[in-house]
Amino acid sequence: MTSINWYPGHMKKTKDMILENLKIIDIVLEIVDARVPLSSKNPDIEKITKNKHRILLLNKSDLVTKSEIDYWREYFIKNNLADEVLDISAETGQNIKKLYEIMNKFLNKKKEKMLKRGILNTTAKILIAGIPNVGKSKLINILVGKKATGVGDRPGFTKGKQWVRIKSNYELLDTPGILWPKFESEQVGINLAIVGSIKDDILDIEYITNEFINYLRKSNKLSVIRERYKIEESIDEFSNSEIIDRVSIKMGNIQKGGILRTEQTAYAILKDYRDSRLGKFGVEK
Ligand SMILES: Nc1nc2c(ncn2[C@@H]2O[C@H](COP(=O)(O)OP(=O)(O)OP(=O)(O)O)[C@@H](O)[C@H]2O)c(=O)[nH]1
Ligand SMILES: [Mg+2]
Repeated sequence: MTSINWYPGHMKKTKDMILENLKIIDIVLEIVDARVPLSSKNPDIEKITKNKHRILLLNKSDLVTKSEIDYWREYFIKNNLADEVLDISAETGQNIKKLYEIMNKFLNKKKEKMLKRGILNTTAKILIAGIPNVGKSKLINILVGKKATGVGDRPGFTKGKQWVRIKSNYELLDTPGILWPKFESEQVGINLAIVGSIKDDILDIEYITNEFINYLRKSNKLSVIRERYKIEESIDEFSNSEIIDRVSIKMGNIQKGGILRTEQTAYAILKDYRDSRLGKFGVEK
């Protein structure tokens, strides 16, 4: 699995673009997916964000619980992986006001410093960075206030480049920095696949769903399957494939001759999780 080239093409180009603009960037908004904040965090971001104000955004926070947010906020601050951590939703616009408050604190400090040097008009330059599909384009659209960049549900959607003025004192590089995920660990690939950040057509869906069910079992959450598919009996003692069989029957995923369409079911389970029909929770804690 780790040998698959998940995100080909434009990544080196954006990395060069980041390095080119890095000197003038003040604030880096690093976006991760709140459901998989570790797997969706780029391992090299530290190098990029050195001497920058690092704001880590737990995006898609509409898909997890508040206690998970609290856990991850503490984790990232404690490990000095960010100057600030904020949960947002680029889907609902949650906490965007708060994001500006955080940025204003930084900007005011910069303004003071520049004033001492006799410079009156100070702006802060912002880079949004993150691995594919974490919500970079959606956030840019919110900050710019119109459809500025393509938003796509396909990973690896964004191309293009320019600086955009957002509010009077901020400039945003409208090409986000697309970064690589941590390729070393297979679990990272599995987690990103579960949340839908790797193109499904290169995945073995039944394998990924199997791993998802393993996670549910390990974290005592198998009940979400029972509730969603209205399975009356306990499934704790079922094997994963027995669970998928049971759900297949409940969903009517049965071919002529009584053969179960388990691949279709596996996909439906993942889709239900991704669309939060199994409840709000991440898969990394
Ligand atoms: N539920 C939820 N979905 C979100 C949120 N932010 C983004 N999405 C969805 O996630 C998918 C990816 O969003 P994009 O903004 O295109 O992500 P990106 O980081 O620009 O992706 P690339 O361009 O592929 O690098 C889209 O289907 C969005 O609708 C969020 O806060 N909550
Ligand atoms: Mg994009």
